Amino acid sequence: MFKRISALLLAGLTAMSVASCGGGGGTTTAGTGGGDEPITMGFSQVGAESGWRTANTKSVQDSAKNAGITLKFSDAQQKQENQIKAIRSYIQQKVDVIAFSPVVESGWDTVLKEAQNAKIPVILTDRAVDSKDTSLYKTFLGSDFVVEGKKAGEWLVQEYKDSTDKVNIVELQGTTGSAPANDRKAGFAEVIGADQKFQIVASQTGDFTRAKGKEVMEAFLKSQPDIDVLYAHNDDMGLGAIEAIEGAGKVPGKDIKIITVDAVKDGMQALADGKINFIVECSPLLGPQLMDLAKKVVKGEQVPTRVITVETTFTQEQAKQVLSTRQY
Ligand code: GYE
Repeated sequence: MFKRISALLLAGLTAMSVASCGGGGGTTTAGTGGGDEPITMGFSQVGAESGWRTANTKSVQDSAKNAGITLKFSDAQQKQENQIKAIRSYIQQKVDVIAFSPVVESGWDTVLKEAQNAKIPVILTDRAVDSKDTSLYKTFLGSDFVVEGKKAGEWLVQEYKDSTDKVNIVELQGTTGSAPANDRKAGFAEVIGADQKFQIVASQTGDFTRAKGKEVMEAFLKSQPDIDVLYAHNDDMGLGAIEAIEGAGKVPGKDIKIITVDAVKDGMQALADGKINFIVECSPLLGPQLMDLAKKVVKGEQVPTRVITVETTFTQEQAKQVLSTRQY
């Protein structure tokens, strides 16, 4: 991860922004009275898989409106091929800037090269790509998912600090191959790996959805006789799992301790109700920063190659305090 960040920083220092004027030869008003040229952004969203995603979509759409940016928006329904199609269509339409949240990390070089050849700057938002050539995008705005996984692990280590018994953990992973699934898994494993008593006895994808979270947890409950802890890579899968746990006659938050990531309202409600034990926050409100970066990038201004979202964590007591003011 550190390697990746330093590579990004290096790329930022060496790569001069290519001024983009993919606006299709529209009228040029730059320089008159300091008015900005109208900007069109093509945005390819992952899908509508979770409460986090819904809040993120709203943030992007509202912020575009507030910033006076024309937004072309498409929902890829969690399929990479749909995102590639959307990006190609934005290139054809000669938008000024493309932003997207890549569903998985790999397989983007070809289409990103096409955008680069068309001189359309690309901003990654929320999730990263694993392309070696970091000049293929201008910046990456989003959370540090490894840190999120570590925070989840640190809570668990603290929770069981006085016990020497084995702790059986089941893990519900996010979408296979996605940055948040890869990194949340890695950060968590690193922290709990320091103590042999923590054992991940089953780990499977629930695709970040409530339905899949429930289904996979039902299977875990059948195959694992003694589960102490569930670590779910997002609230929605955790909420689905709670239904499965209750359905099996167990008490979520007590018989099985639950850690999730996101802190969307439904998750925070379950935390305040004692059904979840700890949530690591991941903010979906990326819209305002995204629009600022887009304006700069379109003007050819230098931007930081990595913008990390500021986030916190919540215990049950903290959830009770902030629940009424939670925006999403
Ligand atoms: O945690 C999950 C969503 O990429 C950070 O995607 C995002 C994740 C988020 O489906 O709920």
